[in-house]
Amino acid sequence: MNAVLSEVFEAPGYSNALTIPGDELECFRRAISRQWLGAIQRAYPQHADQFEARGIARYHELAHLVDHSRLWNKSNRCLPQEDVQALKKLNFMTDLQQEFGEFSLSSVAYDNEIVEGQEEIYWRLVRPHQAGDVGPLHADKWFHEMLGLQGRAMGQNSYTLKVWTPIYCEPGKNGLLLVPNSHKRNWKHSTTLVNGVPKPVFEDQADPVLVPTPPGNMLIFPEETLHGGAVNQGNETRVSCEITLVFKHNPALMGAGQA
Ligand SMILES: O=C(O)CCC(=O)C(=O)O
Ligand SMILES: [Fe+2]
Repeated sequence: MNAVLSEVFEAPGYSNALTIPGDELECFRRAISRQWLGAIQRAYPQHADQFEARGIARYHELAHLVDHSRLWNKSNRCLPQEDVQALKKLNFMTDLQQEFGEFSLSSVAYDNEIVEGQEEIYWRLVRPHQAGDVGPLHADKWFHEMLGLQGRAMGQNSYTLKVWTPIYCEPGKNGLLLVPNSHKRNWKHSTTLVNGVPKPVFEDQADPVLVPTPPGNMLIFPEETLHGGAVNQGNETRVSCEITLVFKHNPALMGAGQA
């Protein structure tokens, strides 16, 4: 097993060994900023120029002008398919394939709907000092199970890895919390209904660490690894992006990758 695979599947259950190169990170920044500004222009045309001048990393300075949670529902944060297709052609995708073998991307999934034929790359905003902008610890597998995504947004026996990528991030001050070696244990959790949609509730004790990730530094982890957003202690809005790699079978069992 190569070094990245062994970090991801053996210990500590995640890897930040791979980084999106600067010019490719710029492609992400352009696509995300374009969609961000487009949503503001549609809902608040009178404020759009101000937001454009500040830029997405300083979004929080103007966020009081908008209804934040309503504006940023997931449909406004899933990149348009033409951007997804352009991003898929970049070298970071080839790097991922070399490490893990062949995969596809998950379909766009909303709480109550899966959009077949559309591939999902979505982003999120975490404003400084806003505890409500981050969710509790979870394993992505819990979401997949509760929403019944297996066999729908992803194949029946499929296995997934998450690629969490910081787009604007201040290492050590904001980013993703992960629980080392959490992927081989069962953690107590329950289900609650939020607007009729099942969501997992973490009911256990764990010691998460904030992995310092400069922009572009991908955090790759399996669907069993416990993780959650860190409350942003920085000065900028944290912008990050999520891609779910779907494998026909668990790559760790397949001797995957050529690296
Ligand atoms: O970015 C966050 O705060 C949470 C991300 C997450 O849960 C994920 O990437 O699966
Ligand atoms: Fe997650």
